[in-house]
Amino acid sequence: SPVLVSSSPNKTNFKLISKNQRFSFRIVSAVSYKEFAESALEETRKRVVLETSPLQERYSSMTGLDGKTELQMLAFKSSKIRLLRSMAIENETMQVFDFAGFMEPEYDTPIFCANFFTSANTNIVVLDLNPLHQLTDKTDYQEKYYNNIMSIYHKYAEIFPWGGKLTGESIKFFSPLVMWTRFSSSQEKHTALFSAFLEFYQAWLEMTIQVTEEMEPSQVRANREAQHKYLTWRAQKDPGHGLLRKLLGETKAKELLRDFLFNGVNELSTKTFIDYFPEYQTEDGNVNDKRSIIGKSFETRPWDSTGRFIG
Ligand code: BLA
Repeated sequence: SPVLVSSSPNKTNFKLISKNQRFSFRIVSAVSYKEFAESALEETRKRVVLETSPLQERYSSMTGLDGKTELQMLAFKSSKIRLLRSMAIENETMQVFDFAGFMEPEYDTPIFCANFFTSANTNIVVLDLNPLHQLTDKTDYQEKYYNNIMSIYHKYAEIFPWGGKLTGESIKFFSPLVMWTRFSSSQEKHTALFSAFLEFYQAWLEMTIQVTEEMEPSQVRANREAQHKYLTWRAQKDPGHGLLRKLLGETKAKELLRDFLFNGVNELSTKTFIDYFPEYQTEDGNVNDKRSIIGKSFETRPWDSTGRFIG
């Protein structure tokens, strides 16, 4: 007699297997990134006491201007984690996931960064523990956080190869662990993406548990400023802006970016985008609208297999 089998985490692909025949059919509904968020939060709660962030009151769910797109926001904090937040966007044709973790400035742990964009034809994926401080091979920061977990990158290197040229400026926000990739949807890829996400997340969670509080005020200041620079960049230049603007309108999109997604950009420092990225200043003193000054670069992965930057 036939058996119906499905594979997690997205039970969308079913195979009907009988003795001599194999039928396979697909129920058209793609990934749901909400399950990714729930699994990460479940893992977190096993190890860490999470509190609901005050942001959760103002951001829980929204509907796009099209009336069809749902945005779901989740936000937590812990004694060490300043903000652990998730945004999942879904409609019939597109799914977006943006999950990030930012530490209190007393800790120099990297920033957890998962950004997945899925449409009918394609997936655009960035999964990384973004470094808080400058990485060059043999710096203490690289040694402290990355050298001992490069096996995670190797595990997924084949199924998720380098995604090709990207905005040149982005590279300095990425670590040698980064999974930057594009692919067309399949059950296999989405299942692998789910395990990669959880594996990167577990590595980050472990770092947040092991890290000790920085006592040196100058170091705490350096951590705060580095996080602020990162937030300032993403609040201004993240590739998701266009879509958020289309879904929510200019004002709501900007508020979501500055108050929720990259919260801290208004609080951690008074420095401006131009203070950090003066090359974007136009003649009249404004911020250049261009996404990039450098342009698209890095056709191939700029780190060797040991994590050494090779440009
Ligand atoms: C594309 N998203 C991209 C690209 C990157 C990222 C590298 C390829 C285009 C490029 O080179 O800029 C992601 N870039 C990042 C991340 C960092 C970075 C995570 O510098 C961190 C430092 N993506 C999202 C969200 C949306 C989204 C929330 O994370 C939508 C709301 C959409 N990303 C999106 C779309 C594209 C994209 C539509 C394709 C359009 C484009 O290439 O500009």
